Amino acid sequence: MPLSPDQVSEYQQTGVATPIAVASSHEVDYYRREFDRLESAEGAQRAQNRLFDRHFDQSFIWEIASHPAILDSVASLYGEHLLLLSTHVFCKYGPKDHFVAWHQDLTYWGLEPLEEVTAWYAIDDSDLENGCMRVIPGRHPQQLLEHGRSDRAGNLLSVNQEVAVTPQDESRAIDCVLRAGEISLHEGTVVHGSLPNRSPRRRCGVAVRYIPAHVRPLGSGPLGTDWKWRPILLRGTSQHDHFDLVPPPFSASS
Ligand SMILES: O=C(O)CCC(=O)C(=O)O
Repeated sequence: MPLSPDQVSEYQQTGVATPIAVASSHEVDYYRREFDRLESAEGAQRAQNRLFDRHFDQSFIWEIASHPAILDSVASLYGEHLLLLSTHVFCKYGPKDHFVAWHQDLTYWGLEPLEEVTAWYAIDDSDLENGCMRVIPGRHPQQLLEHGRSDRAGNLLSVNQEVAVTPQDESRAIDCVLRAGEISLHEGTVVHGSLPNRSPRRRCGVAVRYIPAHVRPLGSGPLGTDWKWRPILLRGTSQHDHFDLVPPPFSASS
């Protein structure tokens, strides 16, 4: 379903729109069961933050990434020409100290212009106790903030990056409390992170990254890595030859 005018304006002002219900109760159960299966095959260590781009071999992740209700809401913000850039599972087990430091997603991704949106799909209920995502409202269009390294152990981000925020900014953070089957949408330059999971419950989400088709890469993948983007056209036409697009790994979800 497209976003309401209020949700669009919330996103335009704050860089985040949340919560948005997208999955049926059948899908909620199915995606959770499928994640449980993947988690037992891969182990908790990998499930925590090392499941990248598994929409290529896990049909349920592809189904989430290409879910019509999610695409409708993304299209309300970025138009009808949409690419799937990547997917990444963030699974925090509790009670433990793992957290996600404040950061902007687009910092090292080498994309221009700086336009990207993440749909964070809640596999499990995600709340204050189990460390839901938090966003500091405020847009930084076309602006990357300086990131240093976190001095706290347990940062789940790939290169331990962290952007400094003031206590005042932190006190304004929006808690993206989600029930399983809901998403939050956050834009690529908004500052966000999450606190440790202090509950005995798992908090798993699939971050699905979308870009409008006019965005181009500055290199073949995220800067400073040998990872290569493998974008998939999800809606509309690509219009440009900016990326080597790859075909959908499974047939379209219903
Ligand atoms: O899952 C989290 O706590 C953080 C997710 C995140 O940083 C992202 O999706 O960009």
